[in-house]
Amino acid sequence: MSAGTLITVAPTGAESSKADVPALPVTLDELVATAKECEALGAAVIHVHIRDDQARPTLDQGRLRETVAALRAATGLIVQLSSGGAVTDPEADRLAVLDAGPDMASCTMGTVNFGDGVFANRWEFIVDLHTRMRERRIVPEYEIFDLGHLTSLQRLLDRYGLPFGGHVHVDLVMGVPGGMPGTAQALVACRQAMRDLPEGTTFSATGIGRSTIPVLLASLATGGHLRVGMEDTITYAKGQPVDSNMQLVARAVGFAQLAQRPPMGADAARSLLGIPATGAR
Ligand code: KMH
Ligand code: ZN
Repeated sequence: MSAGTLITVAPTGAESSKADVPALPVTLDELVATAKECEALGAAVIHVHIRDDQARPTLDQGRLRETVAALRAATGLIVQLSSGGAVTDPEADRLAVLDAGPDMASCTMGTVNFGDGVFANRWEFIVDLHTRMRERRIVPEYEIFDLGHLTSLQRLLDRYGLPFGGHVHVDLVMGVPGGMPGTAQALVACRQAMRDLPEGTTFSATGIGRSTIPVLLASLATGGHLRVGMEDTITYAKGQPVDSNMQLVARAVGFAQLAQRPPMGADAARSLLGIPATGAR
């Protein structure tokens, strides 16, 4: 079991609107301020979706590059861009996210119903993401929305080899309407299935909505790491909207400390995930 806890903050996502969730960071200034505060609390990775001037999700290349540069200038966080975007984003734009040169990018391991939409991830598209990331020295985080996605990951690695850096890290995204449930039982089933992945594979987990706490506790109890943030959770407790991403990171840090697995800093996280040290890219 890992001695420390890798905490990823996913502050914005592509699903909630600023009108519905005024605390959502949508401008670059808001994102950078959030990133700095979450890093100070104990986050080591930031999973980034960006918005346009109207606060709508965008994969605009100029904005992505500006965002990566701004986060690197203001923080030591590992910058992970979402290649998932919004369910409406075309594959070409999602692949082009890699051109912005992040440390990491997400790589979702299969198609899943996503509320009323469909989050499409064809096999050939997944192979393209995986191989292009390796060519560009970007470390993937394999996003798992359902148990079978772990089997697809095993197939991907068997056929196309290990990612850049040689380390495999997965993120269990649990409780999406259409995906696996956000329960301890489902997390344990994933944990069992991960035994077929390369030795040393690590995982984090996040539970959408009200599954956030059961998933967080189950992940800590089984040696996993944590992802929290307003991409996944906009209600802190029944009837209480989340004030800020910092509130969610602070809660995760508290649980990690109680579990005697305190948050790891970005340098330890880089070494865990096989990401080159800052300045070595
Ligand atoms: N917004 C979801 C459709 C990712 O970032 O890679 C996809 C998502 C996964 O959030
Ligand atoms: Zn995302």
